[in-house]
Amino acid sequence: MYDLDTFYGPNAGYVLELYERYRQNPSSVDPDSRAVFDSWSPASVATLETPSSTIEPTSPVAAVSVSTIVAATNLAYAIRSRGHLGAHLDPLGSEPLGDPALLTETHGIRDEDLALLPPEIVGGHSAEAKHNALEAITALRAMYSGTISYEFDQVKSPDERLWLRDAVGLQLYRLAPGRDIRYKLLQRLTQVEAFEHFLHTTFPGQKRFSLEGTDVLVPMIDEIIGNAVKAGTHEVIIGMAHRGRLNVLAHVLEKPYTNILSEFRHMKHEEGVPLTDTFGFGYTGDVKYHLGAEHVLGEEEGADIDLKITLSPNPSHLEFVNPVVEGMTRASQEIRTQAGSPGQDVNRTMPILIHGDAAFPGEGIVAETLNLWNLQGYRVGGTIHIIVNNQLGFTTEPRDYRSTHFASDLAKGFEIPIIHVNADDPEASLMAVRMAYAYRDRFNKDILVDLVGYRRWGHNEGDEPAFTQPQMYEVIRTHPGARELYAQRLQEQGIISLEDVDAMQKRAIETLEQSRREADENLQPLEEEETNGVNGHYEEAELPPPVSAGDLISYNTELLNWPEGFSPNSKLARLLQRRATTLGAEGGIDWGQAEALAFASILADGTSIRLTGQDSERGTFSHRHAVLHDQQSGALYIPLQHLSQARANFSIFNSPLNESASLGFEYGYSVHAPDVLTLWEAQFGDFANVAQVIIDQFIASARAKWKQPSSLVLLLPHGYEGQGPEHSSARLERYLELSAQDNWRVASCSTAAQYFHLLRLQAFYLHRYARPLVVMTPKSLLRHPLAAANLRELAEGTFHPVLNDYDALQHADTVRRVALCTGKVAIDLLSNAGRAQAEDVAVARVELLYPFPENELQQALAQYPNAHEVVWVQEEPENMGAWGYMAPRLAALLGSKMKLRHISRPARSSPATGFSDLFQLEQEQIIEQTLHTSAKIRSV
Ligand SMILES: Cc1ncc(C[n+]2csc(CCOP(=O)(O)OP(=O)(O)O)c2C)c(N)n1
Repeated sequence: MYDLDTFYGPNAGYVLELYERYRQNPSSVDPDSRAVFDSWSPASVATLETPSSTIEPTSPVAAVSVSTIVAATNLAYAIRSRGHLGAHLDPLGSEPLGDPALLTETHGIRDEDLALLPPEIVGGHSAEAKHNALEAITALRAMYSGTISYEFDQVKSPDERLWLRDAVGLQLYRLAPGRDIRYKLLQRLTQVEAFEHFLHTTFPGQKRFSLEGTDVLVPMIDEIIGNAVKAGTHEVIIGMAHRGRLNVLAHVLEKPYTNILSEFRHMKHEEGVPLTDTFGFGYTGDVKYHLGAEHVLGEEEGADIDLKITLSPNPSHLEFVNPVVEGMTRASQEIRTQAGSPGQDVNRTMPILIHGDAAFPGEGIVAETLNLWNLQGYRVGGTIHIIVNNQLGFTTEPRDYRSTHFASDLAKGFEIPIIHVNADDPEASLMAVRMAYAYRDRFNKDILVDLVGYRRWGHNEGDEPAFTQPQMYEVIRTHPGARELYAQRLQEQGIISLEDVDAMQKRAIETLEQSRREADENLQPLEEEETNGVNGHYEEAELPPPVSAGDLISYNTELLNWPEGFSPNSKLARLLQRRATTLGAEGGIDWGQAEALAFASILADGTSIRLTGQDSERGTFSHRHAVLHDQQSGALYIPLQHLSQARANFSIFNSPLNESASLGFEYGYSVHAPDVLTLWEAQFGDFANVAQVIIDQFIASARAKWKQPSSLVLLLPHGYEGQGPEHSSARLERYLELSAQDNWRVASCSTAAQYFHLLRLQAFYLHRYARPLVVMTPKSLLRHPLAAANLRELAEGTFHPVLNDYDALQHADTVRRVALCTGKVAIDLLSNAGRAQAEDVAVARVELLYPFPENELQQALAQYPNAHEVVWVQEEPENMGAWGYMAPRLAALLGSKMKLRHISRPARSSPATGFSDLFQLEQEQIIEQTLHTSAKIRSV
């Protein structure tokens, strides 16, 4: 609730109130207010202190009833809190929604009554130099219901609300008077418009997703970046969709016009995409309005500025870049120079997210990303959001695409302040982002600007918008552009002459013409330069050096050595202390312990680690316990942050209950922090399909589309254990179907030692062979004796793409059938009681599925001279799992030498049965059919 007495009370002017605070303690008001008061003359305060001197002599306060004063105060309050409902935000002139509380008569008074009251009744900046409350209310309406308006009621913190009211009340972020700033603004609008006009006439009908109608977006971004430069910000990271992207690339990222024009002229790749390329560079490109760019400000000029602007590439899938940008920002802000946990400087990097008005309320990923703003593992100190609100989504109107009045309403649920502004008022638009910047700077929170404009053309330039919005486009057809309107305004104010305006336009077009000539003369094939870490082949890569047994023993001891007085749950302490007994010859190192030792060794090698996922601190299956909780104080202890040999830092966070934004965030983090081993864990592998867009559009294909390398690791619990249709399958088939051009690696480990070495390999490859890694991780195998490791396997071994059957190799001559499989079913086969009798069957495990380990498989099969058939065995139904991927590859590998068959559950639409007895029966059949060569099996 507002403190009306102090803030809008009739006996004290708002400014005086603030000034009083300032007089008693200058640091009690924000720096901008302080700057204003520093330069205030006592005389201006004196007039407020003696209200009678500002009131017309004919309107003494004494003659006015208290109820009139209360009504005037209520009216002022209504305008301040609901003025946005009456604001003139639409450049096309539609009527605002309105609200009865905004009308004077609703409060039982008339303008004449207001004219009898002093302006201090209204208070704030609007009362300044006014003769009565009527003038102040008129000024207040212009302030809150003009071409800019505000929604702050959703902000819970009184400090923030006060700051926001001060910012508006004192008009702290209004453009300073003067010609230069306005001249520059017009010049920018001229460049923005000329660019669109030039493309429109030069490449008619070609898609460019014109910005016209919300042209002021470019100077708004300029303004934010200008502030960031002054504040010494290191990086600004922008995420945006198609609308206006080319304009932003040209003017904010300073991508040369010639390059953009070349891309329009030469649509095809000059050298052609190598269709036979399977292990080559793997770059197939993307359309020009999805491409990202980087620009270092002042680089060419040698200026003393060190600010990098990054525009993240993004797919068509609207808004999915949002969490990616947040993850990039977090990576950019972190200070990872020492062991322990990383530091973070939120002033180092600022994210800007630009949204569409239909996409913002429509795509759930928006809400998912907004929810991250205050979570410790995801916080970035605030994002500036701008909705480029052209009042249409393709052909669809707001009444069909959102249920709320404003496009921005979703943000209110996240306590984000909202500034609405009419895009035809460029000065108000700049004021909006100045205020947004200052708020983020002060409170390190998100803020949103709803930039209300229109769309001059169809959704793209090949569309006819009059088919679906005939009346709207009748208005737009004759509506002058933002440049023209602003030029008129500046001419009326005597700031610029018509000749200057024309000259400005001419110059902008000439520059474009010149660039076109250069583009035509300089027909360069599209570049295919190498990006560090993008290339490299699995086969070429070396292996990481082994970790000595001594080091592993010392990591293990330290990880179990908690600080004096720290007492985790006693049952858990006992469980964990079991890890002290597993480094002897008898082994018993389970999955969780192997992972902890792998992490410790990676940190000791100097590579930082970040692991997130739902309940990942403990581990869904209670197997990790990377974060310990003191039973008395609740204090946390993260042993991997206290390892004396660590040369890098470790962070682990429970993620929100979410997949898309959480995974997108980690993807962005991994791209921007290529030196960190970044892991995302699904609660069960099934749930990763909630984030399918992030997997398809980013993780699997970003390298091919944008040359964007990532070494993100996906840990996906997978395995058939009778838990029903969900909690069984991580949909391995989906990852294998997306595997091509050496885009990533897909593994399914069956032992803790393999997992240990795979993690170390991924960390080692960060700079040598940057590829995402998808791992099917176990559930029941987490503690299975056959999956456990011993110290020697960790210290001396390495990751094996194929694990041969060491028992069967002892009698290789008797083997007639080689059963190939991956993951848990291998352990089911190897631990089956009938296995000892099945002397004619070898069980070999394919632990790396992609890239297909052709050589290793060939070598493994060659060990069995009398084998005449290979059977692919899987728990999944025939149409799922690895069979569809394996079948053609194994067939090619075997040729006519051996028969190829498969054993699986029959093809199904649901991955697993919900009946445990049926599950059991099926599982037994799979084992039986595999181990008994006489059993009837289904064949290909
Ligand atoms: C996830 C997703 N669904 C559908 C589309 C197809 N699509 C492209 S643009 C567009 C309309 C977007 O409207 P808005 O968010 O208002 O942005 P505008 O194009 O008006 O700037 C649609 C539906 C898409 N690109 N992404």
